[in-house]
Amino acid sequence: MMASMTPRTWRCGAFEFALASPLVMGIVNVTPDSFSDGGEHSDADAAVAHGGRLLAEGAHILDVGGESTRPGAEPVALAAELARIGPVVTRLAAAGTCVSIDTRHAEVARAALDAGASIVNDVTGFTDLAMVGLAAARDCGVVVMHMLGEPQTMQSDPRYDDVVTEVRDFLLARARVLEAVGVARDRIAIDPGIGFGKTLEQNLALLRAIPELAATGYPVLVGASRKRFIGELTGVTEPCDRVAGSVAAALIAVERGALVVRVHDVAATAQAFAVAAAVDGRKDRGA
Ligand code: HH2
Repeated sequence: MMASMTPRTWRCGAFEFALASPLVMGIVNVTPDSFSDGGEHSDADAAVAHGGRLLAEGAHILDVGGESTRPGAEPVALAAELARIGPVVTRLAAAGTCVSIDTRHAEVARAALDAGASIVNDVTGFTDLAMVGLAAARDCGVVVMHMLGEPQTMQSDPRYDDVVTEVRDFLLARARVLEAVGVARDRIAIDPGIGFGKTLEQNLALLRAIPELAATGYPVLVGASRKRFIGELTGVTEPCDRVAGSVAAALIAVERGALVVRVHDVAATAQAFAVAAAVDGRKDRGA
């Protein structure tokens, strides 16, 4: 498919985002153990307040997650994941926010959509038929992400013959399955899954290949924020100290054609995007 067929908007339930300038998806992890911010917003009040701050800083979408998918993470019981995300999604969506639910479980995605979420962000790339059926039945946006293996083991010696081709072909195949069951193409975004079963070199190859991913015609989402590869490149061990590297990665991603970035540090990212937009003579979307 040619880039000219790229939809001009990303349709996510009641929200329709023009794709002329990048979208910032702010991360709200309602978890005790996320690699980047575990425990900081693990009760509903703290998570909702954090979401409000990210919106004020310029986030267009909030991605709410109740299970860490960091390398080596233990799976969370469904009931616990539901209890974590339910009140947070309900309150953020009721305030008019475009909420994305970051889950690999169809039951959790369904509950979040019922609570007002507008996007399902599935790090397993809609490989579960129940997730595919849910996407077909609802009018939400979907994020199809690539992961090699499972979070518990994905970083133990990931191997590809050609990481870019394999990731792109997987994403295209999953997007086509979704379209075949009735998910309109303007609801689908694709994501190479930085850090999900990838070495440093493989992550860099995927960032370099964003133009090839964008040429599929689907909007590309990139989540590089605070990830381990930035630590590997810079020697910065604490994820919360990787803000500058994360902003650089987000800017590089959008300069190469990504349309959505998933980030922890919204204010810093929005500031960088505002400068880039001004230099390019574009009007920034703003908060
Ligand atoms: N990365 C993480 C979680 N969800 N979703 C998409 N679409 N793309 C990503 O790159 C992505 C994602 C991991 O980051 P984080 O939420 O900060 O950590 P944890 O999984 O430990 O909660």
